[in-house]
Amino acid sequence: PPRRPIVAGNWKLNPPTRSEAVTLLRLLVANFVNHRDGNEYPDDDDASDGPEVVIFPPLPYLSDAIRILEGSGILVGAQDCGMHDGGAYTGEVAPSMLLSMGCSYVLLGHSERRVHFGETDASINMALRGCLDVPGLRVVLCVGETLEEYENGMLERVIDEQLSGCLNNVDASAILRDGRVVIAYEPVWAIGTGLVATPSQAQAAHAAILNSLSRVLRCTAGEVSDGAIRIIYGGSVTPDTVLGIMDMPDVDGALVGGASLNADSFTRIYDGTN
Ligand code: G2H
Repeated sequence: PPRRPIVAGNWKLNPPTRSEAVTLLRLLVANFVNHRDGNEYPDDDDASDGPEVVIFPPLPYLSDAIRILEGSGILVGAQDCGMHDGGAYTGEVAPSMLLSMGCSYVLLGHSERRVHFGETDASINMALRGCLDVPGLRVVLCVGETLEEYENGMLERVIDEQLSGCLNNVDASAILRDGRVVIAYEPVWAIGTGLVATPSQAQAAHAAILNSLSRVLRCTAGEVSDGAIRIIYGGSVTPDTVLGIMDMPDVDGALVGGASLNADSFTRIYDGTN
């Protein structure tokens, strides 16, 4: 069966207040419900309902997001989580806690986490395995190269290193079958910069990811592309750029930052992934 497209909104550390977050959530519900013109709310896993939609708000807004988006068909995820499932780890968030409050997804390995907060492939791997130990929780795992790496022709190598580190000791057959891990390709040079990878640059990187996945998961490229793992593009996606990117054969959706803070832009991006 074709992989269900996914459009995800990463709010990062925005908006500054709870009331602004609630307003944005209500606008999204209004858009998505109007949009579907009174159709039934989509079923979680039914590809015929169009793209899966996920919002990643900051942690303090998660419970508002879960409450307000309930029944809208829009899923909620956390922007990061810890690797432990409980115990004496002050300040941490456990994957099972996120599931128990109603989160469907966890975003892991975003380049901002790697650059500003010291996350490494090894620490991301621990968190990812922690998430996969919690049935029902899914992961969007980010990979991507810096401008310098891109210009030095290191894209394949960097992606391969990140994927092999982050997916170390992960049950390959399970993620190939159940699609619980979505890979987000986010070239660091295109994040929040307004520079967006061209459709063919995105396609080349996504093809490299498929190749690398087959090596890391020890299966054929065909098994990966016939499998359930989705690869989405992130980096300055807008309503105008999403169409070209979604036209590419190996692009299964978009991870949207800045443009997800505006309900109308995000809705138009959703339309572009449909
Ligand atoms: C990349 C993306 C979302 P933006 O970080 O994760 O953000 O669309 O603002 O570049």
